[in-house]
Amino acid sequence: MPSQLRSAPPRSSSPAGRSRGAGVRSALAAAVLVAATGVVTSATPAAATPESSLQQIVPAPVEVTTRPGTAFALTAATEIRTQPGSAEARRVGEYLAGLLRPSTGYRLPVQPARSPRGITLLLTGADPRVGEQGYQLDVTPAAVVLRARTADGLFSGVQTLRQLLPAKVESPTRQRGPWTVPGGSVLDHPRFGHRGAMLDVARHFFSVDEVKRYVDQIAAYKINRLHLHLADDQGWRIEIKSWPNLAVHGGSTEVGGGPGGYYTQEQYRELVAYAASRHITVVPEIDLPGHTNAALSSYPELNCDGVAPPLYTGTEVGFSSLCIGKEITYTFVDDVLRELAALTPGEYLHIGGDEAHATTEPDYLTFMNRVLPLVAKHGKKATGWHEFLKAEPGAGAVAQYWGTTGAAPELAAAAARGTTIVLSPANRAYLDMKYDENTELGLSWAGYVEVRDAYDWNPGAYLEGVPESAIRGVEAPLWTETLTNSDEIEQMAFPRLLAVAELGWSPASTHDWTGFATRLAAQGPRLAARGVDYYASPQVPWRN
Ligand code: IFG
Repeated sequence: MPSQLRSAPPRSSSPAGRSRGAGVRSALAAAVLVAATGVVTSATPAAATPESSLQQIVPAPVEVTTRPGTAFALTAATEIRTQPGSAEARRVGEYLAGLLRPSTGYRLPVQPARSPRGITLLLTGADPRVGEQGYQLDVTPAAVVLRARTADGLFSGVQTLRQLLPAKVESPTRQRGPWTVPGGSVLDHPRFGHRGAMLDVARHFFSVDEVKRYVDQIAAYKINRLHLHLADDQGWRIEIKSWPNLAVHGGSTEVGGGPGGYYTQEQYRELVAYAASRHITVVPEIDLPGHTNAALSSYPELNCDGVAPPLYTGTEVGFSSLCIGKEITYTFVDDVLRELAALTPGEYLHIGGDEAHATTEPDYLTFMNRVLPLVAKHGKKATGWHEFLKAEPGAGAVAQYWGTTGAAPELAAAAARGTTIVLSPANRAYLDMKYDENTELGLSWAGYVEVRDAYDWNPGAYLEGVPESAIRGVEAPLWTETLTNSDEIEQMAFPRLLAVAELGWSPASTHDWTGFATRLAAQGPRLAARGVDYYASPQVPWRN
């Protein structure tokens, strides 16, 4: 069932003939506008027929009202105006200008809003239904007015607005106009607060610029969490000043024996800040106590036998474990979590906990029961792969579920104890799963995941015995055993990430594969204009 799509009744000669709200509102707005600015909106050039539509937005909004026959024309004279006195609203305005200037060639000055003219971003007057993360967008011939209660909301509204301009607006080079936005209104807010993408930078290392590129791509679909898998058997990717060899030695290779690499703390701060400028919070993961060969290889003293194993460039899992019985292990973890917490504005640290096959069950519990309090000691909350529930991490913790069935009694028990859950079912949300038997990249241990598999499930009802209220949201992990560059990331992440993004944002009532596939098809030209090397799944009616 498509989103609550309401079209204003066909236009009639007299304003009174149109649906009372929209008609009167826009007539009044126009009148107010002329009075306030003396600018006769008829000066606005008659807008050409818009190329984009309010019916193509991904993720699907809560409520869309179209006003056929009306449109806003972006011109060289258009200004972007933002909430006076709000630096963060101004930053969203500058971000929007940065998106539109290259392709339109327009100056698009950003200045405080004195009247809702041009493109206006306001933090006042939004319908309360938008809540803390939503927005309200109103497009008339006179103005595009985006209202929200937070800069997060404005940023999300900008992602919708950019989809209402022609796809060529996404081009990095000057394109011919016209640049029209279809008239209408959107009222929107997210279903879940956690809408995540995970990037594994441990199996293969990705540069700061490659990660920034991914951040820009996921921000376009209202993803608001970037989980960085920073350490594993094959690589340690973050400088820890108290244990320098972790990055220098542990970060010196990767799957296949390449040069690997790591982020200095300065570079990592830059990544976190860049993500924050796209209203994305970074959730850093140091996987413990398994998946630790890179750390064990960096410091002999971390090993039970005092011997450092060689660096590992294969793709096996489950063979490594910190030495649970040694005190130095907890000094090490404490130091790492302390430095990571200092680099993390977000409230969560991810401590992994998956596939600890080389750690006995009692040792695993001993380890987790000593490490979980360290996360709290450094002012953060713990999140981990769902295996860590064995240690009953408590109400503030978040379990990331990566199973392949909704029957997971340990998750229901944890939810009953107040633990909340991020859903990453591997046979739905793992972007490193092959699309089908012909996909060269990726793995297939959880089965093939085509676009429809990634879309056709309901996070609110997925886990048996777990109410929607215990679900924080969804996250799409991209493991990189087989991926080495941005093109390969994009082939696996797009378009399936858009499916997971919609599951995280849109109301369950809008869930409809046929409708989504049609809307996804309209995203194709936009992704192409941005140079995203997406997989043209045969399940989607792509346009030329
Ligand atoms: N499982 C491992 C990952 C990665 C993945 C590849 C989790 C939580 C298989 N653990 O997923 O390290 O190897 O699909």
